[in-house]
Parts: sequence; C-alpha cells; structure tokens
Amino acid sequence: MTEITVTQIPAGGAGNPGAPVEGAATARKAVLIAEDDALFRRVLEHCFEQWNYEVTTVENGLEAWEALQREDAPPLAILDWMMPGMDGLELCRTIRSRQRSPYRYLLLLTSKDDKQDVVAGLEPGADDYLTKPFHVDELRARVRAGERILDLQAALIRAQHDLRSAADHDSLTGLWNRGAIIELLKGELSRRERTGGSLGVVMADIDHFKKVNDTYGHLIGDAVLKEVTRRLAANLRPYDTIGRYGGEEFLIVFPGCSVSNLVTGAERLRHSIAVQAIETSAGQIPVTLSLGLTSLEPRDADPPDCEALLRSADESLYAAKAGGRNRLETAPAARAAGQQGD
Ligand code: GH3
Ligand code: MG
Ligand code: MG
Ligand code: MG
Repeated sequence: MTEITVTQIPAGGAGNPGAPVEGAATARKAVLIAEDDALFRRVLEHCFEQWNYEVTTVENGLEAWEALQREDAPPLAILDWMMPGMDGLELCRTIRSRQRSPYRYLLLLTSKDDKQDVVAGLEPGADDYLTKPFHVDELRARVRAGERILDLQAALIRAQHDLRSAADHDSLTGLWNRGAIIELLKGELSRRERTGGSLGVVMADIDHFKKVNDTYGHLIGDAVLKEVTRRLAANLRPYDTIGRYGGEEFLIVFPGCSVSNLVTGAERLRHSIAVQAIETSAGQIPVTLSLGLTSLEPRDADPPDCEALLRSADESLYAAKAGGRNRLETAPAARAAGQQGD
C-alpha cells in the first residue's frame, strides 16, 4: 500500500499549505505534476492549488513531455521517477538535451532514498528531489527554493533583454539606433541578393530643426522629435523599418518596394508631419520634413553596396533641401555607385 505522510500544521503556521508561496500574489504561478499514482497525484494537486498555483496534471512521462513542449508550459515540473511511457529520469534527460530555454525547474519525486539513486536522479538534469513519502512543508520549502531560482532566471532574462535593447535602440525615440538600422539595411541587401526584388531607402531630415531648439529650448526640441517619430512609425507598413540615423535624421528601409510605391510611401511620411503643427507645452510648432529617396529595382544586376546606397539617399536629401525643403527627391541607386558612367 502507498504510504503518504502529510504533516498537519496549524492554520497560519509556517508550513500551512493555505498560505501562498512567496511572490505568488503578483502573478499566478504554474506547475506541471507528472505522477502515475492517483493518490499522490491528488495530494500534490491539492497542495499546489492551496498555494494558488495553476496546476496541470498528467499520468505518464510521455504526456509530461508533450505538455512541457507547449509554448505556455509551466516553468516548474514535479516529476515522478517511476512512470509508464517515459520515466522521470528519461524525462529530465530529454528536457535538458532538447530544451535550452526557457529554463524548467525539475523536481524529481522518488520512493528510492539510496544515495546512488539520488545521484542518478540529479545527474541527468533534475534540480532537486524529494523522497516519498514526503512532508507537505518540505515540499513547500523545496518549491520555494525552486521558485527563487526561476525568479532569478526571469530577472536575468529581463536584464539581458534590456541590455540588448539599450545596445541597439535610441533611448529618446525608442527607434533602432544608427548601427542597428545600418545592419538591418545590410541584411535586406543580402536577402535581396538571394531572392531578387526591389528595395527602397529613404533618408528623412527635419527642416530647420536648429531653430526649434533655439526658439523653444532643447526639451521642447526633444518632444518634437518624439512626435515626429510617432507619426513616421504610424505611417509605415508593418514590414518597413525605421531608425534614428543621426540627431534629427531618420533612415527608413522599404523592402520589396517599387519606385512608385516608394514615392507614395515617402509622400505619406512627408504629409504626416506637415499636415498638422506639433502640439507641445510651448504651443503649436509647425514642422516639415525633407526626404531623399533611392531604390533598387528587381533587375538591378550588380547593385551598389550599403555605403553607396546611403550616399545616394543622402544626395537625394541634399537635393530636397536645396530645392526648398518640405519635399522629396529621388535618385537611382546605381548612379551613386558610379555604374551609369555619368
Ligand atoms: P536643415 O533644414 O538644413 O536640416 O536645418 P537644421 O537646423 O535641421 O539642421 P542642422 O544640422 O543645422 O541642425 C540640426 C539640429 O538638431 C542641431 C541639433 O542641436 C539638433 N538636435 C540633434 N539631436 C537632437 C536631440 O536629440 N534633441 C534636440 N532637442 N535637438 C537635437
Ligand atoms: Mg510512479
Ligand atoms: Mg535638419
Ligand atoms: Mg540633419
């Protein structure tokens, strides 16, 4: 007969299963319980429900593996050692060899307490183990330890994400920074080399922006930059990419965009800025944008490289400025690469 020890602790006491595990109040935690013994399964389920966990239970190792492969699988898994289909050890080994991230905290349940068995359990990748029959307060303490590891893991992932984001994003506008947008353009160029297709590049620069700073101050200038960013981003197609190329200069990449579509797209951007003065705490400030366009056609053999493409967009922008601002100018990319011989 199966023996289960459930320690009785007074309500509110340290081991009270009714008290939520630390941190559970913020977001509901989730656990996967894989246990073929119906009685243990019920006890485990009851404990975790009391601790306010979202509980998924399965009765064998194969079902557990299936459940753990789902995108929203619980980060914490309680795995029985002896189970039909795939035992707990095999399951740990499979999870560790096939799933590097997100990290799963695996607690192995075993009725074996021989030291060799414990080593055999931890070696393939279990984080901790608990011997049956177990005490509820010991289970809770071990689960807490597991949650601390998972919380740490989540904080690390967040920090890694923030660092990566800070490295390739501009902090004022939230756009890709210069290095990142150039890399993205290079990526598009090499993709185009393989697949063909057209590619549009636009350099956009706010007109007389220095005057905005001189008249209203730098902080208002920043607010204008943010609003210009918002309007530009709102008027792009989902697959276009925009980055802050310099102070008040933006680089926009339009993959698969023919010249006529590029002109239409760029005109929409110009219009989105000129159509309405920007509302700031210093009042309404009218702003305009000049845009330099260049594009590669599907049949452009031997296309210019990234640098030549940028030079071409820059020359078009210069022409737009010289032509009176608040306008677009277009130049074929190949000319800047010196491939048309003029
Ligand atoms: P043009 O029409 O020829 O482009 O004239 P402009 O005044 O926009 O160009 P200029 O290059 O003379 O000046 C750009 C100004 O943009 C100067 C600089 O202080 C300002 N600027 C660059 N980055 C920022 C920023 O992050 N915030 C603010 N407020 N101003 C910035
Ligand atoms: Mg079993
Ligand atoms: Mg400018
Ligand atoms: Mg400029």
